[in-house]
Amino acid sequence: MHAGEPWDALWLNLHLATLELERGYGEIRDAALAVRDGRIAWLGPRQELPGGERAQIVYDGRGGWLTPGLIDCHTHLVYAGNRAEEFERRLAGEAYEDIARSGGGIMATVRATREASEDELLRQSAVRLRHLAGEGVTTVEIKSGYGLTIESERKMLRVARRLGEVCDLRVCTSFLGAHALPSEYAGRGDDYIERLCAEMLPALAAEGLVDAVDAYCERIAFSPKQVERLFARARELGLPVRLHADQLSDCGGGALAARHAALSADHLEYSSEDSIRAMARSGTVAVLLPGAFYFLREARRPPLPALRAHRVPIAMASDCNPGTSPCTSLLLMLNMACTLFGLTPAEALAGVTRNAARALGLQREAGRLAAGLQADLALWDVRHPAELAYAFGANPCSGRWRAGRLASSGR
Ligand code: DI6
Ligand code: FE
Repeated sequence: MHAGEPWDALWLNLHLATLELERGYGEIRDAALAVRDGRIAWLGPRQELPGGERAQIVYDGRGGWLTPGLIDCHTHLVYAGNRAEEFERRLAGEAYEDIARSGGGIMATVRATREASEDELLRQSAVRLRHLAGEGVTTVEIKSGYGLTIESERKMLRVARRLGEVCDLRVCTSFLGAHALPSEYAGRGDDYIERLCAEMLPALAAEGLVDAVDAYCERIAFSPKQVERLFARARELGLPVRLHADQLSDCGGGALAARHAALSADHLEYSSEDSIRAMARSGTVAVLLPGAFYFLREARRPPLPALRAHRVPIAMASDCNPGTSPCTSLLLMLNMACTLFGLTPAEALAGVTRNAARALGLQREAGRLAAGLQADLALWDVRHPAELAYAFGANPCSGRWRAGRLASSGR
């Protein structure tokens, strides 16, 4: 370590995929990237590096590619237990919605999550997050919604915050109290929403546990009217919103999200073109979740041609949850977004970097390689970034940095 060096850290002998432009990877070959005070201070062709190749730490990229750290912008990864038994029932012919209506589904995980202690919940969830982080993820969004009482929702959100420290990454939380109607409120959905608005949301927000508000708008969950009420309250509290929209049926969820200037509308298999148009106008990001589509053996694909035609930014995420996407690989989602939905590998990579940052309101902090942004980085042992979407079951991540520091829970 030499004080007075021009940079805190310097990456050499690599190529950059900056994801700076709306299209393509933003390739800079034989590049250098320099960091000072946790932020990207300079990047460009190695020959143009100002001040010589001196820094407190110099990393040798070994001819690989450096990208922004990956961002998983939609997960439910804090939960207890699992639903392997429900998977068997579905394979034997039972429908996801029927299992949910008969008290299984989300409510089965709610029972297990309420019972687990905070430390036990942390332990089970950290296993999943370490796996994501090992694939170059430096930011993860984590939702509550398997507690549905103030105490158990608080427990989930506290675990989410603690996970950020345990796994050395940035955690954005979403309050998803409107995930399912707890049995204590059977037949009284409006009363439950009122309770969320009057007590749970303001209290948890005041404790600094809530970065955004999410809801599950679906025939088996909450109606558009109930979601409108919750979103109006979120706005009063100055919290951004996002929505589980049009996954199993067209509830007009995309348009509803757009009316509230939502950061993102997620799933969208059944969204109409009107909804997509509205999302384009409001700048709402479309978050596609190929893991849930695959695991539920959905036949209806999200409307990619309309999303492209109206230039809606497209992100994708793991949706890591025990019922519809028990998945801890964001790289697998890149592959599935291409094979199942028809994205290009470049669109897929933008979907877990640049556009995923936007879905979390972080576009000025993360998701691209540009001077001034936080130095959240992933290094890959590949010949070209398209390989990140091409291979599945592989993990070519050879390093992960959070705000310029080597992250500890990487491989
Ligand atoms: N996200 C959700 O919240 C639901 N589906 C989805 O993709 C249900 C998750 C669950 O069954 O636990
Ligand atoms: Fe989800």
